Amino acid sequence: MPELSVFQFSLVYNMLSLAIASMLGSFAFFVMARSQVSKRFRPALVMSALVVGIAGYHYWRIFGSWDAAYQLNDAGTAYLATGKPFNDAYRYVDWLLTVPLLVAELVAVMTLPKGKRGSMMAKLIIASALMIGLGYPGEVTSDPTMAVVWGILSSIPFVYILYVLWVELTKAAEGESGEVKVLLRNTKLLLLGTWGFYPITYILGIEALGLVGGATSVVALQVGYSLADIAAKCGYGIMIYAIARARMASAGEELDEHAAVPAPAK
Ligand SMILES: *C/C=C(C)/C=C/C=C(C)/C=C/C1=C(C)CCCC1(C)C
Repeated sequence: MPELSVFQFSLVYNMLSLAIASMLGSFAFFVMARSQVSKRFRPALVMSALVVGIAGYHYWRIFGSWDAAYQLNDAGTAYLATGKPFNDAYRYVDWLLTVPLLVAELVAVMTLPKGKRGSMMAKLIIASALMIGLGYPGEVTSDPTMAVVWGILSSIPFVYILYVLWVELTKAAEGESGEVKVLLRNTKLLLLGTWGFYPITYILGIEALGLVGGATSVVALQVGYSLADIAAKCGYGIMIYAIARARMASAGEELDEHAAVPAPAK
């Protein structure tokens, strides 16, 4: 771990803290928002809550690991490595659990025919596991050539997932009008914008490529992934909620609770 300036250390420290707060806040929101959607959309909200819950826990652990890996020097001018390794595996374990859930969430609000939904989810979940499984050895290797090779291999399932979701979201939007159509289009853009951030951050993190310096590389990696995670998990979950609400409005659907309330006695 390279020596960091006080600013660099604190930037990562505060970003990780922001990520924890975002995940916890979103968790509370998704749990409460469950009662604001009809039954068919509840699984999507439960998945959103699971994603930010799992990520919140992992960010807590990453935060602790970051704090333990560095110590302020006696002069108070820089942060030096304590020798305790910073554990980056938390991030990849987190993605291994949350990316399939994020994909499933989106498929759940696309309202596909049942048979198609299952097979598409299965393919996308396998591709997600491959993308993350192939990315991890590249993230931890100190050999820049291997980092590039693993990065390229991981990008194959990455492109496949984005392609399938893009095509399916475009199809799903065709039969829609008004707000649902706009939301589906915005979800496509959010997906591309946030997921596209990960490989860029990965490249910045390969120190030997020399795109940014050693310390900057470490900082860019943590800040980049944290920002991308906040957008791809919290922001995306809110989009899913908005799509569910707009679909209910366009179908004239009531909340089930309302239907269950007995008519007032005359
Ligand atoms: C909540 C976490 C999410 C949405 C994580 C998404 C992660 C990716 C899209 C990662 C992609 C990668 C590549 C395409 C190549 C380099 C290695 C990865 C794993 C960073």
